[in-house]
Amino acid sequence: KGPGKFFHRPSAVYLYSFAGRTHIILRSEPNLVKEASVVLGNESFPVRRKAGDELFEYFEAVLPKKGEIEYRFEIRRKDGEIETLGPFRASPYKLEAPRWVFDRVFYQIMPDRFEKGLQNAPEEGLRGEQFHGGDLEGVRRRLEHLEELGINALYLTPIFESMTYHRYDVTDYFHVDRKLGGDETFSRLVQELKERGIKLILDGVFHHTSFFHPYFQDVLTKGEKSRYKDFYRILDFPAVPEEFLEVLNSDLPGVEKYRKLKELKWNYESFFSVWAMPRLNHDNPEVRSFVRDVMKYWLDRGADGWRLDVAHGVPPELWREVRSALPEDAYLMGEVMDDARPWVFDAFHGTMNYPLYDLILRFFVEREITAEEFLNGLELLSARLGPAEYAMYNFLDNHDTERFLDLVGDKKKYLCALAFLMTYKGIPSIFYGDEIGLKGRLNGGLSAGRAPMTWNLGEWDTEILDVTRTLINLRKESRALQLGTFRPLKFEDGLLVYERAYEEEKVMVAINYSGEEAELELPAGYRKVRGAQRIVLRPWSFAVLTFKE
Ligand code: ARE
Repeated sequence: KGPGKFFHRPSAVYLYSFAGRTHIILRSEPNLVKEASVVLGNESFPVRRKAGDELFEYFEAVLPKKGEIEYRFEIRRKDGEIETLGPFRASPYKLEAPRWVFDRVFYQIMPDRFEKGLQNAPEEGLRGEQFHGGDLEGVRRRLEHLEELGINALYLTPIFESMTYHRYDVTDYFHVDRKLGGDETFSRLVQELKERGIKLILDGVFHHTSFFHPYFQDVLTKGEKSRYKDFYRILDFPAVPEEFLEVLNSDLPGVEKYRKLKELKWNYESFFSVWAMPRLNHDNPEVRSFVRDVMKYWLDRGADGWRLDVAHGVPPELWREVRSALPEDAYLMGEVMDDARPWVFDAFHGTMNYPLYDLILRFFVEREITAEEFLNGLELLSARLGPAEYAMYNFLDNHDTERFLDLVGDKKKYLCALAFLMTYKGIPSIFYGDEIGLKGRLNGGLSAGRAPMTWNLGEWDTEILDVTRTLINLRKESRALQLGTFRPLKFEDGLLVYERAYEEEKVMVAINYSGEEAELELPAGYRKVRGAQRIVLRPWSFAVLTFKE
């Protein structure tokens, strides 16, 4: 007995408005609440149990209102006691994200691996890795493919001057790599993207530069006298021993040279233990203005936003400072691999949704959690992110992961997961080649999924292509899928059934992720439209039903 342990505070993830409605979250100790409601004057709104972990349970009410409200909770405990919490009077928190992001489906391209427009010959890059010779002219020539697929946003991995095919070690932030076609090709691409209504985000590598960036080279030659010595985190001078430079400048073949260098010691912070990527010193105000200037420069030249590499390795204050200096309609998306909370409210609009990816892997690939656990995981994430989950960058795979199709090993299963991605909250994305069933290799480390795109149509899986296109178009046409609430209807065994709703539009998604047929009673609204009481889902299949109220 005694007062229950409840928590609510009228801010951020506990009270927010999104798409014209207000979400109110109540947190409690586990197993305490039988039922609860939110009371505003003489109106009462039911509260739904959302999720729970070892420490807490979360409850949520959704009100068809926005603007300042005064409300209290009425809670009936499991032991019969009634408690009230409040009253609170406050204006709901509002997410500040560019409006254009919500109706987007992204397509991610690693330019070296997509299409050769300039006929660069394949060559060996730094450290013996292969350039395949793709470029931005190639991307430009294939825009029709993207348009036919229906995507309306593009994320390009780094495109600036660099000595590696992946270009995550930048040597000049103000020029597009000549091998990719240089600045002119970039401008042409931007113009054609704009004509087609496709937004563009670039990959900003500001955690580190290349070892060969002129600033770092200056530190190497001038040591403590270098004007750039505080641009990096040099632990001791000289930054590299003599021997290191000798090996580096020797005629040894690439692979051997880099194996030798790896064994030598160097005196600066870097990305993991990669000597070729010295870490910038983000405490230096000059570095912060440099980051801001580069970001602004390319936004001025037609980019619509940035994906920020190793964002979790850069202090959030830097991103906050930068964000306040950039136009509000630039989408900022950080590569943050774990908990996004310290980042999503004022540093970025969204992050790469790795926590969601983990859940997806555990349910769709590993089969290690049940549908109920999957749902609980989704709702816990939702309780943590609040409105920010709608601006997260969601994916089944990307340039750092294995391809999802390789992981599930079956196209029907892949398409079920894709159906989930395209109908869930957050911005969905496709990694180049996924739409045609491009395969990579398992356990291939970071490059597992980076096989070059094939333009030999005979190698395309047209069923995957058709379904992908259908799902993308469904997503783009539905405000409910982009902005709507999420209501679970049935999460049991392999069955995931939920409704997304926005104003009068309702979308029911049913995914049968099992080898057995599944029969499903339809909720009233959907029966009328279908003229049926129930539907039967084949093994490993899904259905998306809609109606207007
Ligand atoms: C290359 C080779 C690797 C080799 C490595 C070291 O491909 O096989 O092991 O060199 O010699 C870029 C390139 C990579 C390249 C790397 C280093 O794309 O091909 O690797 O540079 O030169 C961590 C970081 C996360 C990072 C991933 C890769 O936290 O920020 O590792 N992701 C970004 C980009 C990458 C990019 C870089 C960073 C560097 O998306 O493409 O790599 O600019 C767990 C840990 C995570 C860890 C993750 C690794 O989840 O918790 O912290 O992420 O594993 O997958």
